[in-house]
Amino acid sequence: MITKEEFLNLRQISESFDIPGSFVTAEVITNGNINSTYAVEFKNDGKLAKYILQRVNTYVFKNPEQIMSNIKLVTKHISDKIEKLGGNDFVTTLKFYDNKSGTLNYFDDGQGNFWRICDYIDSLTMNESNDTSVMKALGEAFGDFQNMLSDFDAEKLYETIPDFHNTKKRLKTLFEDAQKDEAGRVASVKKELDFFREYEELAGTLTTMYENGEIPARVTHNDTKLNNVLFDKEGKKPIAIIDLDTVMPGLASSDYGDAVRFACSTAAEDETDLTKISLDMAKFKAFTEGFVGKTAASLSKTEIETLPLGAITITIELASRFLDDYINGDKYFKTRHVKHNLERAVCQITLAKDMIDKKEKMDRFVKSLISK
Ligand code: GN1
Ligand code: MG
Repeated sequence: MITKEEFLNLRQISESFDIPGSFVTAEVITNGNINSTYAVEFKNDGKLAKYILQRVNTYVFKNPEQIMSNIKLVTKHISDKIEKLGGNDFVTTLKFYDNKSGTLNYFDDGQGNFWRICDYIDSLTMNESNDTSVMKALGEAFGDFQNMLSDFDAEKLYETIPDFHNTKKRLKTLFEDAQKDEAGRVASVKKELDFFREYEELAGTLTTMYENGEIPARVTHNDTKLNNVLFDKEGKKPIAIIDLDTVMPGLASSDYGDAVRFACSTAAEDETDLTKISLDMAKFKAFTEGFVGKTAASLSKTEIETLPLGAITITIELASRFLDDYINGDKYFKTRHVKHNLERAVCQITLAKDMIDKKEKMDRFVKSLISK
């Protein structure tokens, strides 16, 4: 809930942007583990219009103005493409507003708070779906997204979080932080740490392949959760991909893998009943069909064949990030209770183990798609 003081602050921030009409109201949106998000309404010519206001987390994004520069370029590239395609693929992309005092698409209040505002897109978002046609559409959406950015000049992008999906480095950091044990929590997570020692080599395979030039960096989204795709009101057709904060050079398999991790699991990302957590093969197949169908022509054979490993890799990587944050005293992800990061880590470890068990089946399915 918003206090009166917060409300007045949100009003003042909203009014600092070049938005037509006058501010009416603001409410909190609780989705997302990093930024703070609000739905705000303005009244213009008697009509209400909705916007999304966000305070960017500057602990996570050290140079938020660089994110906004990336977003400006990427959304322009996508909207030009949509126009050219006649709206075949996505219907729309995000539109951010400049602030009143200049040409910047953000507002820095000088007290460490960094704000931005964009149009609200009337749509449906899902945190889960058991509908395989939704999975296929999701795969196509992220495949399309990668295709749309395939001719985008990566040199123009800032690396908003260096080594974001460098899995080898993530595990190294975890082991280093475990040595430091700053929050005094390491004694209680020995079993979890053992998991990362056991699978360190497997999890680092794709990073090594990238370092050796066997797979390329492409312009990728890097946070491909199901709820980062806006669907039409019927929940059938994707209309926009949101959360462009981490668009930067990355591996195709990270986008593929993170979507599988989130959407094709049988449970939520922080499920505590471990018997409920597994990879749903029907969802996995439908998503993969959609993604590979869109990207087979542009990805190399090695990239396609290593997609299932990408799902395992990103799941182990996120597990390591949650555990690392737990060990460090919960500084990075928003948590709802004291063991939340540990529960998330254990959930992701459980999912990764199930994916490892199913790897041969996953590989076989991917191969069957490209041998047709
Ligand atoms: C964070 O805030 P959100 O939910 O979009 C995180 C992702 C994680 C995700 C796990 C910048 O994303 O990398 O996969 O939580 N984003 C950042 O839910 O670290
Ligand atoms: Mg995100």
